[in-house]
Amino acid sequence: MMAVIKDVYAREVLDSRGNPTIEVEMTLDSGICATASIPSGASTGSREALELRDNDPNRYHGKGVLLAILNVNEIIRPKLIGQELDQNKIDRLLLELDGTFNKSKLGANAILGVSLATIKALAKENHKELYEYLSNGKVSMPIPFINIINGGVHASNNLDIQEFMIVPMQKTFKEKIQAASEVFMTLKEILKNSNLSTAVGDEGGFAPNLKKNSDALDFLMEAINKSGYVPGQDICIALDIAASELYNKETECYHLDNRELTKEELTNYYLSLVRDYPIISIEDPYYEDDFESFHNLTKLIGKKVMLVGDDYFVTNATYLNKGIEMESGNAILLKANQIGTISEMVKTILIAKKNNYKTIISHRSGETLDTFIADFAVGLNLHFIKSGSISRGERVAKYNRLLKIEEELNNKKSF
Ligand code: 2PG
Ligand code: MG
Repeated sequence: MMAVIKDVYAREVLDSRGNPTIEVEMTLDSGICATASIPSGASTGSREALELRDNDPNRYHGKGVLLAILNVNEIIRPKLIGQELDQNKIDRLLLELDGTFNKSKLGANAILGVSLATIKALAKENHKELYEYLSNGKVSMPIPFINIINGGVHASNNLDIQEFMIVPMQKTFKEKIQAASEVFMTLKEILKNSNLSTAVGDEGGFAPNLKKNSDALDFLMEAINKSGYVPGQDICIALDIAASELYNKETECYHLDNRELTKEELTNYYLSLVRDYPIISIEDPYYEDDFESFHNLTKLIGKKVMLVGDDYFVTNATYLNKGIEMESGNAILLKANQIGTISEMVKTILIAKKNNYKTIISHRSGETLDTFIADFAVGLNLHFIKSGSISRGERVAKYNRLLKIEEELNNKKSF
């Protein structure tokens, strides 16, 4: 017999930046209770589903989420009480209740809160860990992209590129995390000795002021070497340019290293970076509407470098299909709150896999302690996970969850 929803309740809590966000609790008639809390981005793509904010200047600088909460408690709740616990059915009901193409009526934050609480309740009802419940029998550990130097809109330093990530290539997840932590601590020493700031940005990476963006890469190389690892072999590098944030629509140029670069100059910049550093992945290399430059770069270096669409695809099957058709990029970033329901995200993942696009599940720059992305990475056999640095509790929570899952899988020997 299917479980039945007894109650749904939303409250306002804080995210890692101190802004309000939504937390949803779902209770079943069996007594089971599942909680989901929703992250929030800063460098958001314009095609993302709408995150509903109150825009009331008298509360939280307009960032309150009381309207989204009201939508859960007053509009969604009465329709859900007494419903059977079925993910597709509930997601469909949420989409019908909203009725807009970008979830602007109820808010993607309200909708995802309920959708995510549903999948968690389902796992609990079936006496399974979330990753087990999501899995079709096969599970795998993802490779982490660990963002140890922050720039762009995630920090107040002068780096234009948003994320400088290390990608540990050790065999087990446990060894990968150890290597990343060692490099992170070595980097801290190096920055300190160079009289540079070791304060961290929104995603827990250091945020020093540097002369140019490639200096950050030199610091990564030095930290990897000094920690006793071989760059390109033990530890690789990944970047998120978040180029939509650097683009000037009037001049059609990108602001980088105090210069204005045309897309051709930017392309040449990438070619020199991948020649000089062990870079295996570049995310959002041009602004979100420029599928053509994205295509050209894919033709040039797509055989050896992952080219990831975040603002381009916004976890949405429609835009991923456009990318596939235009051969733009070869990998997709997955963020549940860009699309709003779990069913839609899973659909996008299936399309990506079918078309050999690499999959990277991602946190947002404003996070909570919810670790669902870790379980999704394992249960849905996603290739990579991006959860920020090796510092700040909300970032490390996901890595710690993965350490626990790896241990469980080893004990079960099913892995
Ligand atoms: C990104 C994300 C996460 P934000 O651009 O990939 O790192 O940032 O959540 O601010 O969109
Ligand atoms: Mg991004």
